[in-house]
Amino acid sequence: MPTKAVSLDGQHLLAQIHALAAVGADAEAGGRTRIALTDAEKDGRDLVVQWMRELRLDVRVDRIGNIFGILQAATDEGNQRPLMIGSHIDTVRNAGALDGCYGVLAGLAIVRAYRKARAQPMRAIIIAAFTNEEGVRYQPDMMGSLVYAGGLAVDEALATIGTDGTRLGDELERIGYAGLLEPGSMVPHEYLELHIEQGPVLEAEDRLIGVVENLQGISWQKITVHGTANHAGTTPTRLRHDAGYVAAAIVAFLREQVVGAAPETTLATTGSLHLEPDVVNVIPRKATFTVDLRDPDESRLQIAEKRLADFLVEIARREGVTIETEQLVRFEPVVFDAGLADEIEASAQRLGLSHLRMTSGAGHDAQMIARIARAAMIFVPSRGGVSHNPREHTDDEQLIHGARVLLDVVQRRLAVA
Ligand code: HGY
Ligand code: MN
Ligand code: MN
Repeated sequence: MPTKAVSLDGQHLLAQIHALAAVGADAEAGGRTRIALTDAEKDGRDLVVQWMRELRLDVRVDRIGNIFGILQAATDEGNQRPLMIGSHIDTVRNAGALDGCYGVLAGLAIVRAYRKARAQPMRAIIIAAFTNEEGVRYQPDMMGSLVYAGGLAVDEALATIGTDGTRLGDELERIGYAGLLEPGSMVPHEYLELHIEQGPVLEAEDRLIGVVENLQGISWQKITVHGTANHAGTTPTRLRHDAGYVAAAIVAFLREQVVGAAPETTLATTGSLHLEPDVVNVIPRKATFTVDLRDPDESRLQIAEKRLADFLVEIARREGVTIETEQLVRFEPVVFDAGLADEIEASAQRLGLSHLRMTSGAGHDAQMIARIARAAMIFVPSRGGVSHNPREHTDDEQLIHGARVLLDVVQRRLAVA
C-alpha cells in the first residue's frame, strides 16, 4: 500500500511530554498532581486542546468531558468508521509524567506526521483523552471511556459524588468541559492505546515493545469497620472492639491468605486507610479503607473476593464490631483483539524492535473501548517497574520506539489519499 513519507518527529513528542508534565507539578512532594476535574487537570486539558487546534483538528467534547481531536478523512463519504488512538491525561497524586499522557501525545505526534507529509488518511483518525481514567476522586476508574462504551449511563456518571463530596457534573461544568457530544456517537473501527507498562516485565526480559494481549480483572471495595472508642490505657484487650486492629487484621489476611492462595496472579492493595478519632491514646471507633483486588482470571478473582467476604463475617463476630462494604469498581478481565495484537507484533518485528506478548496489570481505557471496537495496546518499558510515582521513567529512545510502532500500525491500517 503506497504510503507517503509519513515520519514521526520524536523530539517534538518528547517536548510535549515534558511541557504537559509541568502542569500541576508539585515541587515539594515531587511529580505532578492533576486529579480529574481539578483546576490543574483543567490546565492540562486546555494545553492538549490548544495542541489539537494547532494541528487543525476538529475538537469535540462529549457530555462526560472526553476530549476528541479529529483528523478528517480524505473522502467525505463519512461511512467509514474512524481509527481511534487514545488514553488519559488525569493523574494520581504525585504522579509520573508518562502514565496516560504518553498515549495521548503520541496520538498527536501521529497526526503531526500526517500533516507534515500532507497525507490525508482515507479514514478519519480520532485522538481521544478520556475523563477520569484514574478514579482517584470519583469512582469507577476508566469512567470516561466506560461511559463512552455504554457501560455506565452518562447521567449516572455526572451524578457521582467524589471522595471530597463534590458532584462530578458540577465540577465538569466548573472547569468548562461539560460538552454536548453524546458519548459513543463516534464508534471507531479500531482503537489503539500506547502506554508505559508500569510494571517490571519488559525491563526484566530486556524487550522494547509489549504486545498487550489481555488485561486483568479489577475489584475495588470500600470497607468501613465500626468499633468502640475507649481508653488505650484502661481497656483490657479482651474487652476491646478495636476498629484499627480489625482493619490491620484484614490487610494482613489479604496478603497472607488471599494473595497467599494464588501468589503468582492475585494482587491485593490497601491504598487508603483512615482511623477515627485518629488520636494516639484512643482505641479507634471507626476504620475506613479501600481494597483493590486484581487477577487475570475471573474465577480466581471471585475466589479472592469470597475469601475476603468470609473473613469479614468471621472477624466481625470475633471482635464484636460491625463491618460494611461498598463495591466501588468491578471489571472482568479483558482479552484484546488478536488481529490487532498480531499487527503490533509484526510492526515491532519490521522495525527490528524486541517485543513480548503480555498481560496488562493496570486498568486502561482500552479495556472499555474494547466493548465497542477492536482494541489493542502497545507497551514500552518502565524503569524498575515504577509507576504512580514521581520516579516513573522510560528512556527517550524507548518512548520514540513505541510511537514509531504505533505509527507503523496506523499507516498499515489507513490508506492515504
Ligand atoms: O488502577 C488502575 O489500574 C488504573 O491506573 N486506573
Ligand atoms: Mn494510565
Ligand atoms: Mn494510572
